[in-house]
Amino acid sequence: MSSKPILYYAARSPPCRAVLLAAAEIGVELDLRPMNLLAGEHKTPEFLKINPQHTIPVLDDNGVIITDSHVICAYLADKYSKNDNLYPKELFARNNVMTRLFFDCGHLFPRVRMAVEPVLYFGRPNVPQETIEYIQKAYVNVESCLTGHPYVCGENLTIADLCCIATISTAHNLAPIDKKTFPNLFAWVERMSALPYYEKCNGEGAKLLHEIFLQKMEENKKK
Ligand SMILES: N[C@@H](CCC(=O)N[C@@H](CS)C(=O)NCC(=O)O)C(=O)O
Repeated sequence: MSSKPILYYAARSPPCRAVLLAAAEIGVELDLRPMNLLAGEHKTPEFLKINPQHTIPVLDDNGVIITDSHVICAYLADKYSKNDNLYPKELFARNNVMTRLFFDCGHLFPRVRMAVEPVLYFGRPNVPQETIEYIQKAYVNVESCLTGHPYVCGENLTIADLCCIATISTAHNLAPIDKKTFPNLFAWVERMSALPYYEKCNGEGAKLLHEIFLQKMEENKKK
């Protein structure tokens, strides 16, 4: 018998939050399985059998295992969404969404990760200025995608917006988005934050991550 897709996740993790946002937008219920990375739950033999790369999120949809947030969002949209807007079937529009997903995966998220993880896991007491500047450089690209459009791929909300906002909401806590320099990006963050499920799926987790990050930074400074 088919049951709800299982999601291994942590509320504070940006890629996990992207999946929570996509599931809420699509209206698919997930069987949520929280993971504690600080306690090493992603390195247990049981979890490594599911994802040898020991990252979260991981989706298990009745035996279909997917281990990347962008692919999970695309899969959920393809399988469960009632319309095509979120992840268009038309080739040109789909390529556009994929381009932004790869941008999040290859540029945005790694830059945020390089700021956060050394503090959380390796005892760093600060974020180097160049890391902050790399995040700000990424804002320039998102700003240009949003020029003349409400969403990163044009007129419709897509899974690319959901993946990018999950990352950018955390980036914004580290490298605040200047409203004058990035007016379109600033307005888009406000637009995304007004989604009815935003706070529960992303806002709360982003706040939690920032609190843990600040607390760790203080601890690291005392060492
Ligand atoms: N590209 C992956 C990145 C996932 C990722 O790096 N997740 C982090 C948490 S935010 C993680 O699981 N880190 C643990 C590890 O790498 O061992 C995705 O989008 O799903």
